[in-house]
Amino acid sequence: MERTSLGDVSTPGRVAAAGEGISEEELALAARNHGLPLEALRYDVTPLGLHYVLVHYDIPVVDTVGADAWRLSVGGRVRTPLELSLAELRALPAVTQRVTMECAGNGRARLSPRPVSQPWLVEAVGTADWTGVPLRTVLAEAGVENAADGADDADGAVEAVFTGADHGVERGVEQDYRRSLPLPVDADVLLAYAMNGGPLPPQHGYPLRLVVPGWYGMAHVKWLRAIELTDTPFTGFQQAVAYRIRQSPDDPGEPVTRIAPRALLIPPGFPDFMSRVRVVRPGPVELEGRAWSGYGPVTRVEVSADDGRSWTDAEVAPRGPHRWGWQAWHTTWTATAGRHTLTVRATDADGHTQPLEQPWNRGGFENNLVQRVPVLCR
Ligand SMILES: Nc1nc2c(c(=O)[nH]1)N[C@H]1C(S)=C(S)[C@@H](COP(=O)(O)O)O[C@H]1N2
Ligand SMILES: [Mo]
Repeated sequence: MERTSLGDVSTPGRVAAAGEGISEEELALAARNHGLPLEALRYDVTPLGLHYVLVHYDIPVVDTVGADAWRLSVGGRVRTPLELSLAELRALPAVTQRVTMECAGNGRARLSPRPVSQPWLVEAVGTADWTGVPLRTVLAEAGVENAADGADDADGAVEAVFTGADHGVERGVEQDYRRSLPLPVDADVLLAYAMNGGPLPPQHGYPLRLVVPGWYGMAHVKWLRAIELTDTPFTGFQQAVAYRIRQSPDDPGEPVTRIAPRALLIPPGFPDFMSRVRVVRPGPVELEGRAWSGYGPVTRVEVSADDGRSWTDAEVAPRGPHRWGWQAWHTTWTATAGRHTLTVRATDADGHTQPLEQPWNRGGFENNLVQRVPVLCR
């Protein structure tokens, strides 16, 4: 097996050779970073432990009690720098939001040629009820005036930079995991300390994480320890090098932001152990699933049983009170003996839809190819 060197920032991410299988390094990532078992699409809110997990480096152990306990620092271009304990954050008015989160690399493993990285198929998604303090509340306490209204403020802050407690090296660049958001921040952005009603589990960012509804996972910084307001846009690795849509290594690329629409089918019938092919009986089969988009509500889900030659509209549940949670959909398919491929496709209110053939990019981001599910009816 070829060993990857630590490289340097000018070394682009590797693209697998034609026909090259998943490497031991990719297997190691895939075993650490697990996906949502697709049958768990049945739950409105993904139970703890079934939500997908993606961790670039190690899961840090963060201590929140005692003299040297964790604090959230808010500094840089602020009037009043803050050091907040978990108890102080919990004392602020809290909100709970249901948010569907998806990794920007979801679907990467099906690209050809394959960008060598976490090899997701379609399962890097989950929905949780996140409780915490609106980011705007904390920025207002720190005296960041344009946090909400975009007005020019005396301190000239244009971005908030979020730093996690985890540390590692990526293409030669040693770093804390760090991402930014431009000001003014959305009212929905949360500093979350609870997931599904309990403290954040270690793998999901204990004690505090950012939740950026509608954005791909990389923006939701876990193990958050610092927020720095800056007067220039952030150009760190996870912003300017990683998470860009580019065709060639020297292309500056476009940043990855909002989640492109996707529909997934709850696997019908029962599976074959190795191939995961679904086995169903002849006759009516209830097809159900979830669909989401970071651009607005999903307005249409279509299902095809003949490889996209004809489509049937599914019933899509309205988005309801949960603006950023996935929507349920269902339809009935009459199965006949033999092999079939079910294809599902979502379209959102903004007109974004899922492609029948996946456009390619070097990092393997924003892949929302229609899902194709092989089914054997017998
Ligand atoms: N500090 C930190 N935050 C992070 C990451 C990380 O490695 N370190 N991974 C990001 C990525 S790429 C994703 S997809 C989401 C995954 O969140 P989850 O594991 O809670 O599902 O966290 C994001 N936040
Ligand atoms: Mo991700």
